[in-house]
Amino acid sequence: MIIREKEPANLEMPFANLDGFITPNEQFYVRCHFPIPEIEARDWRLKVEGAVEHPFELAYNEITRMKTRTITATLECAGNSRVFLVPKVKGTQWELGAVGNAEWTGVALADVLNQAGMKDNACEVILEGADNGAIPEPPRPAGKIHFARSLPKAKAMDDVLLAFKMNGEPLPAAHGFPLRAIVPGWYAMASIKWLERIIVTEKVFNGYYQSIDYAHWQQSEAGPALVPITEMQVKAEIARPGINEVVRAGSSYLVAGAAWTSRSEIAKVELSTDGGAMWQVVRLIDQPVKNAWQLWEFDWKTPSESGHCSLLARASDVRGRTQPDKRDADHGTYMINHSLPIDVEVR
Ligand SMILES: Nc1nc2c(c(=O)[nH]1)N[C@H]1C(S)=C(S)[C@@H](COP(=O)(O)O)O[C@H]1N2
Ligand SMILES: [Mo]
Repeated sequence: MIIREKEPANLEMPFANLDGFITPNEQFYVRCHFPIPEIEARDWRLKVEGAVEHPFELAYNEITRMKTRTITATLECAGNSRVFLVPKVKGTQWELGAVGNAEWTGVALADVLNQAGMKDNACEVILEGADNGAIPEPPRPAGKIHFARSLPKAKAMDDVLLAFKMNGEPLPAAHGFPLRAIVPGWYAMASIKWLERIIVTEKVFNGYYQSIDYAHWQQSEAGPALVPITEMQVKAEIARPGINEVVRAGSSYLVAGAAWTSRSEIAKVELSTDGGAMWQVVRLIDQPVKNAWQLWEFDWKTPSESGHCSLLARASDVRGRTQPDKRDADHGTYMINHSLPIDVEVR
């Protein structure tokens, strides 16, 4: 793993190591805002409170005894690929590997909410982690805050999972032990780790991690407005060749990568090996799996002469969205899904 920050732990998977549909737990990127809380399953409780008929608590062994389901879902950090932004911006300089795909087992958030009975005027569900700390730079609230985010009621009742297993193993500490949310199709800041409190609210939540941080500008007739980051944008990434790799002239090179989107499937991925002048359609590997990335590959006949090549991938989904070739400046330092140039040397 590439260490982007030691404390709190921020680890990136070297994306050139992409090997198969499922990302092994030890290779799954880690994104933490605060130190990883040390939690004993025995002492831990999940609290469900706010605009509900029956506030209650669940112990770990009560949750694992509920009806479980297993889903595959890709998590991408909203700041993934930030190192590609020109000019440079503040924030962790993720390359391509703040993304991974795993199998998650847990209980439906809807089952827990139904058990509590949401009041009629409930509008959002806030998920709060056990981790907390002070924000280093203004604008910031006074004192310590918890990592927390809200979901609209409809999303919370739809397909959100409270997961206690990752790829068949108990959730590792770095990935949210004992329980984390998995919010399919959304950037991963919504998938709250070390989940401790679920608060049903009657009005829209405007917490730090969806207003000051993890928000973006949205244009409208009334002018641009700041809105929380939600759904992942369609995106393909090239795993191999890697950035600045030397590839052999006049050879056959297997270009490989992954592509993902939200509320849709990947329709096609195109590849350019000449900086975007010509595009060819690549092979998609296996059938699409809902909310999971799709692997792809392409046999590249490398140029016979030495020189430099800039490779670009471009994904389109079934809903008709295509990866843009230019950065959307309204996305700030997040949602980086324009085609990213992978420059290589042919020798
Ligand atoms: N409680 C808590 N949940 C969190 C975070 C966090 O710092 N604290 N980071 C979020 C962000 S920004 C990302 S990208 C994902 C990363 O999940 P992972 O570390 O399992 O890859 O967790 C999200 N959930
Ligand atoms: Mo993130």
